[in-house]
Amino acid sequence: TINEATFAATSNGENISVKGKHRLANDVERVVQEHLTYVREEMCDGWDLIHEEGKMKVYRREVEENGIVVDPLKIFHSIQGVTGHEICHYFWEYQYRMEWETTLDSTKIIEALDQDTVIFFQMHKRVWPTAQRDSCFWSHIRCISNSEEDQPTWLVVNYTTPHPLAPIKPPQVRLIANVAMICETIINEPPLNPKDIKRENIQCKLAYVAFVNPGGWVPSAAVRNVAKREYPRFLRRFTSYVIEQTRDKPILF
Ligand code: 16H
Repeated sequence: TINEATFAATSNGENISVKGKHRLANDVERVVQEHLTYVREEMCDGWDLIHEEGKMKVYRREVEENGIVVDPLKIFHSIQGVTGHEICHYFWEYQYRMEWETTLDSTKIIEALDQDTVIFFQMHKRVWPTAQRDSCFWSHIRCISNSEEDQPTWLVVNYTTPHPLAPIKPPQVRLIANVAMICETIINEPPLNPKDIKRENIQCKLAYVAFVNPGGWVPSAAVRNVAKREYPRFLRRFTSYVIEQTRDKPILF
């Protein structure tokens, strides 16, 4: 764990890194822990199942802040033949992004904070008749071992952050997001020798959590309709992409 002494603040309140930790390491740590807690919470009061398709279940809670829709969303899915590491690898890595993303005009890395944490600047496709949106967020990938025997949990978190290389230029509107992809790998009927594990014996249990604020007023019904259509579409396309990419490759545990 990181203690407070790891950081120093400049006179204008910015964090600077000390002892080899980058300036956002505290934020990353806090948000990762929040997601790990939140994903385990029971889905009860207020959550509506808005879409079900095979093993995919999409839940949403209707929430507005100052008249702006900020509905929290949780998707649970189970994918045959891939590991959590593979899912997170393809979700986090810049090089694959435009092969599965259909909602972006562009993506670029504007800073690398460490091996597992980069800052992206993305231009989103305009949704008529609303203003075009962009986003600037740190993206962090992590492996968490729970015990010697269990497969580790893999996760990716995308979290909005300001950046001097990505000023907001009106009329462009900035999306504010806190998104996590959290994955566990299940091995069915494990063979005695781990080397004998085949893709048909593995399965990835995935949770995708999103808090997205459109960053400016958009008609509620429009946002909710777009979300209901686009999130399942994204997960369908993204998971088929990972299955396709990994089919003939050695399993990445
Ligand atoms: O998670 C997804 N993609 C990530 C990689 O590109 C980025 C994402 C993110 C999004 C916004 C800001 C920061 C980071 O984590 C897949 C996203 C799938 C998006 C489905 C569409 C959601 C529609 C929400 C309504 C927004 C209002 C727009 C005006 C109508």
